Amino acid sequence: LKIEQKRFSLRKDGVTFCPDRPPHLLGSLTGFYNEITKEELQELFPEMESGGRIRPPDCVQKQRMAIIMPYRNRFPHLHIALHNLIPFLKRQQADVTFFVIEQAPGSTFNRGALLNIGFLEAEKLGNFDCYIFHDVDLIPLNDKNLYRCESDPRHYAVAMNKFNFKLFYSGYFGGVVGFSREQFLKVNGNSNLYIGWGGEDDDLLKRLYNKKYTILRHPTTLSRYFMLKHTRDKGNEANPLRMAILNGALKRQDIEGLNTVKYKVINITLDPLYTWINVSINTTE
Ligand code: UDH
Ligand code: NGS
Repeated sequence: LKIEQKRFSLRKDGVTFCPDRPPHLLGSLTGFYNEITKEELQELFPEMESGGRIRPPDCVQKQRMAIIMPYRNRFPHLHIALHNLIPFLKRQQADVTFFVIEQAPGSTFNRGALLNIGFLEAEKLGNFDCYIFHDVDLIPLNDKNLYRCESDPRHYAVAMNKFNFKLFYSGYFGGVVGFSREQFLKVNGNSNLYIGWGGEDDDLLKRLYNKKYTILRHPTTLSRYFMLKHTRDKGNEANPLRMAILNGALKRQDIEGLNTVKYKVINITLDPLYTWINVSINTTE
């Protein structure tokens, strides 16, 4: 509703809103894959504002967007992804802030909890309409895959190179997904119970269907991604309990998730490229 209202209002100061279809999209992209330093990125994109915000110079974007990246020990990937995402989002005329949510060492990786934490911390720092939850190793290959929030949550990363550019399975909801603020609150975010690899994205899909949403997906010609190669991460071993947890997903939806995530913020840094939030999650609690 908030998004709809904004779409039709005009600013009194004469500033124009950006058009619904950005005029300078390129379509298919080859991507940038070489390692790049933080300093090189800052030189390439001096217009980035403190905390990693970028917005169009000549129009006002109706939706303010946060990109939430779950993170631990993938420094080169993060910067390669940003090298792709910043120009991609500039062409899409996005008003976007990047958030890197880093899980401190010592506990098993918990992607679902990190995404919840990213949402809650971003809510404290800005008035965001739209949340994109984005793995650090995914490079979008078509800028017509527009990062915006709509009537239902969207699955962006439909066609990845590692799955031969096809949807892996009909219920796959991983990699890059987008929710309006209201949608994410309504589904109570992610479950925090998936400690280690697997299942949290399937649980999120169950949650959204249970709240009568559907998922939006662009055709595989647009929703293409390249996944950067990496070996299995230490501290993110496959969770042997994931199927059992998934079986009980729906009965827990309203009592476990965004409203119960436990964490401590260790540090928040407003860098020119991103808001970096270092958190500890006690997965034995
Ligand atoms: N992530 C990190 N550090 C880690 C683990 C995960 O930053 O140590 C983040 C990162 O954003 C990554 C995302 O969490 O893109 C998802 O990580 P993942 O390991 O669940 O998924 P990914 O697709 O790799 O990157 C899967 C490789 C092994 C699974 C093989 C089972 N068939
Ligand atoms: C499924 C996992 C998902 C995962 C997907 C793709 O089997 O969490 O594979 O994984 N579901 C369960 O384990 C229940 S990938 O090959 O990208 O690592 O996202």
